[in-house]
Amino acid sequence: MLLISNLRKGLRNHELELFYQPKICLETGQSCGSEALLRWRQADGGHIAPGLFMPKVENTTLIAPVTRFVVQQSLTFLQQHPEQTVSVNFAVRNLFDKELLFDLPLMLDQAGIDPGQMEIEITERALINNPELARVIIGELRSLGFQVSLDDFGTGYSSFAYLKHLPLTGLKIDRAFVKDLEHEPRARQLMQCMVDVANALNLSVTAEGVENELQARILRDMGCQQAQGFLFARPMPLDQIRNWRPRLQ
Ligand code: G
Ligand code: G
Ligand code: MN
Ligand code: NA
Repeated sequence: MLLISNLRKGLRNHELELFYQPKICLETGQSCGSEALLRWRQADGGHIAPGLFMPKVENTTLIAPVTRFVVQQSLTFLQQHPEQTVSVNFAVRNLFDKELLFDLPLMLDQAGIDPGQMEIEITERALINNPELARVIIGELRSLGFQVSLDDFGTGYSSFAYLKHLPLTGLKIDRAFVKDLEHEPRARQLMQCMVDVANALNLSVTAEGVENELQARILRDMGCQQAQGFLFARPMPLDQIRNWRPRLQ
C-alpha cells in the first residue's frame, strides 16, 4: 500500500488541501454554501483529484485523520466566512467512527462554529450494511445540529427505502441524472420525480454536475432548489473562493 503510506506522509507534510465548489440557489442565482473537496498537492505544483486516492483511503484507518483534517480546515474557512455553510464528505467508516463522532461537536465548539453551518454528506454505501445503526447515528448528528445529506442519490441501491427511515435534511442528485436532461424526456421525467420526492419530504435538493444554462433552467422550473456544477464554478482553492461571486444571470 504505497499510496496509503505516501498519503500518510502527505498529510503530515501539509500536502493535502481543500478546494471549495459553490452551491447555487437556482431561484436567486446566489451562492448558498460550498462543498469542501480534497486535493493532494504534488511536488510539481499540480493536484491529484480525490477520485484517484479517496476510494482506497476510505477503506483504511487513514480515513479518520484525513476526515479530521477536512473538518478542521472547513472550520477555519467558516471562522473567516461566518455567513457561509460548508458541506463535507464523510466516508462509510467515518459514520461508524465513535471517536470522530465524539470529537466532532467539541471541534465545532472550540472553533465557535454552529453545527447548522456544516452539512455532512454521506453516500448510500454507508447505509447498506447497517441501516439501523446508520439511522441512529444520523439522528445523533441531527440532534447535534448538523445538516445531513445523502450524496450521489440515485446511483446506489434502494435509495427510496432509505428516505423512508432516515432523518436526513437533504438530497444531492448524482450528476448522471443531470447529464442528458436537455436531450432526453426520460431523464427529465426521472429528475422531476426525484425533485418532487425531495420537496414532498421537505429535503433540500441539490442537482450535481450542472454544466449548461439549459440544464439549470430546466432544474429551476422543476422546483429544484440548488445546483452545483461547472456552469457556475469548478472547485477552487481557498484564496479564490474568498472573492468568488456568482455572475449575474
Ligand atoms: O473532486 P472530484 O470529482 O475528483 O471528487 C471525487 C470524489 O471524491 C467525490 O465523490 C467526492 O465525494 C470525493 N471526495 C472529495 N473530497 C472528499 C473528502 O474530503 N472526503 C471523502 N470521503 N471523499 C471526498
Ligand atoms: O460525489 P461528489 O458529489 O462528492 O463529487 C463532487 C465532484 O464532482 C467534485 O470533485 C467535482 O470536481 C465534480 N464535479 C462538480 N461539478 C461538476 C460538473 O459540472 N461536471 C462534472 N463532470 N463533474 C463535476
Ligand atoms: Mn459530495
Ligand atoms: Na455526489
